[in-house]
Amino acid sequence: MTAEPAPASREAPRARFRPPAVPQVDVRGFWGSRVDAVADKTADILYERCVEAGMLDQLDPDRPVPELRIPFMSMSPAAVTSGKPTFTSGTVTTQMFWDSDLGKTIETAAYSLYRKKNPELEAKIDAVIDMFAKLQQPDGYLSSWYQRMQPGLRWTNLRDCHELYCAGHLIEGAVAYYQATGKRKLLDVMARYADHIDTMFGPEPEKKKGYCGHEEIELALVKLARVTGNDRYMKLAKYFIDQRGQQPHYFDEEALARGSDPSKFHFGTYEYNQSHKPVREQDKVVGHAVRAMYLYSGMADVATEFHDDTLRVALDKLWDDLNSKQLYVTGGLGPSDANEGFTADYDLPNETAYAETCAAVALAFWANRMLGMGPNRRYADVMEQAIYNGAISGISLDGSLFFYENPLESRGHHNRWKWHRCPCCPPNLGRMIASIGSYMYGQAEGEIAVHLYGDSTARLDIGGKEVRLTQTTRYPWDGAIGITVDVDAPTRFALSLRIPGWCRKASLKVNGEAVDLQAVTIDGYARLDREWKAGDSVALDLELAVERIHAHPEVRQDAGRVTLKRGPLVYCLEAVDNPISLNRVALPSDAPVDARYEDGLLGGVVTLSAKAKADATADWGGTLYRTEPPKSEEVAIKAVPYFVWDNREPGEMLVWLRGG
Ligand code: FUB
Ligand code: ZN
Repeated sequence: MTAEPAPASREAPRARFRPPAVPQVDVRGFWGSRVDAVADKTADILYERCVEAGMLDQLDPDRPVPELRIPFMSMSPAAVTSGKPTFTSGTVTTQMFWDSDLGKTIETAAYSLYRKKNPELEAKIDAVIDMFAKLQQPDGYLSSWYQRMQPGLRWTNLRDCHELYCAGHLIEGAVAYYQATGKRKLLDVMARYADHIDTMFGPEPEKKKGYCGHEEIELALVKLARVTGNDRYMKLAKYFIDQRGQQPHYFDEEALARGSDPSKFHFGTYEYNQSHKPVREQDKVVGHAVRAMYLYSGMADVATEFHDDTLRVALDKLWDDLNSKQLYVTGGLGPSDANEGFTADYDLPNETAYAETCAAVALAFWANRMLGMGPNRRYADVMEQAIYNGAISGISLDGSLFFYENPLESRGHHNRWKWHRCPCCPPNLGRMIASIGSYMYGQAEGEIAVHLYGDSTARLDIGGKEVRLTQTTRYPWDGAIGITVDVDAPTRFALSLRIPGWCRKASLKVNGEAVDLQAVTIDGYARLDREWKAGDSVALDLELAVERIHAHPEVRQDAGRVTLKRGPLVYCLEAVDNPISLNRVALPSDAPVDARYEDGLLGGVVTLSAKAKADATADWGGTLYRTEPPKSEEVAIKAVPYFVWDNREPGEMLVWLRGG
């Protein structure tokens, strides 16, 4: 895992790469099972749990306005005694952003409907959409919270209250549902809302100079602009990006207008929501992790769409900072629960890692959008790292139980839950998994990039001509990838194939003829620029060696420790396979590690086995301390991919093993 060089060592084409829409890619194999679990189970579960939480009671204008279900997090003393919420600045209940949970649930359902018909779920989602349509005000405004729970307060607290964030998630849901079903009711509703937002915010003197405390609207507006072709939304996305952190600071002015003291901001610093300075001056990843990743995703989209190199430069500095000092080996991020985010360089505690599922999902979003500016494995490798480890660890194999935090060590009491008071993660991961096909490829004028490998068929668009690519592979368990090209007539395009940075030995053949990888590789992608004919075949072989990974010496929690990785997958020990206290185990640096595919285990996984050493306890009697070091005994260990942990009996789990 060596650091990748800064991008474009050789001049790469300045094409804009867009991800394919979800229905353009049918996934099978590894991702097929994951998407099926979401389509068969998660999508329905998300809807049902939103209903149980009371979200439709808050949304449906035909029902009476409900009591508050989830108390404000920092209520005034009067509110505590009366049990009634009193609005004070900085007070938040997660109920304020229920519209976002519904938006992500709609999005997950939409992608699931591509996979499998589910008329019952579709009817339920249609009914939710009808509620949103009915609730929408004549001016286009739409928020179940501000229209029903706190009327009269709209646009008074962008810093804390997620108003534009909710709009963003509903926009994403609307785009996906339109693409999945062809039904445009929610899309039209959200376009009207976006039009309204555009009348409220912007550089014109009469408009507010605000932006959301929780980024999300930016990337959503880009999606809306792409699907509607309406440039107004693209410009609004750029405005929100450009305006963030400018002086006078909007959140100060807004707080004063509410009668609040801006210096009493609960999180103390605007680093929390990345508005501490204008985005082009930011070079350090700070604050709330999901917010940061969503901001950078929006910045990357805007950089791509506007060919804005000033944003690109800032993004690369932020990328370097995250990857060189603040990212867990699992692609998890944001170690602290206090700010759900970043702390200090190299502070990566394992057992207490917050590493919210949403943050790893959002890192995949960011990485994917960096690829809009051209294929470069420095981004795609990290996208893969986050997706295969710290993101999908957040859902059980059957798609029914979830993690909010993704620690790298557990004593056995961190277990998957059914639902959460703040249920942001399950639908975020649901939508990511169900749309995985769109992360696998990028398409541009005369260009196709394959970012991720997996058994699948893609129907891509090259200047109006369809190119069908079929990947045949058992990846990530096996590194042999066959790709067949199918075109109606010979078509010239460049096919760029990622050669992952973790791969020490790769070989490539086109129609059986070896390709000199060094000669064709740009920024970690083998670029095959030729006229392709139906039946052309590409064979890519990526060696999946087992690697020992060491952390930078400044990561004190990992000092003297090692973890195992094979291809994109990080491994861990679980008590169920290793009946010994896991911190007694040390893996000698020369111990051979065997990889074996176990069909019947956890849906079929490659496990890693080795002979390790363990500190013996038998001769310690009742002594707690002694001058003689512990004796060493041999112990057989078996590691499983991190993402499958806690799918069997609960018990200890450990990613970073003591080295030997
Ligand atoms: O604030 C909305 C979402 O809830 C955030 O993205 C998560 O971190 C959680 O706080
Ligand atoms: Zn979350």
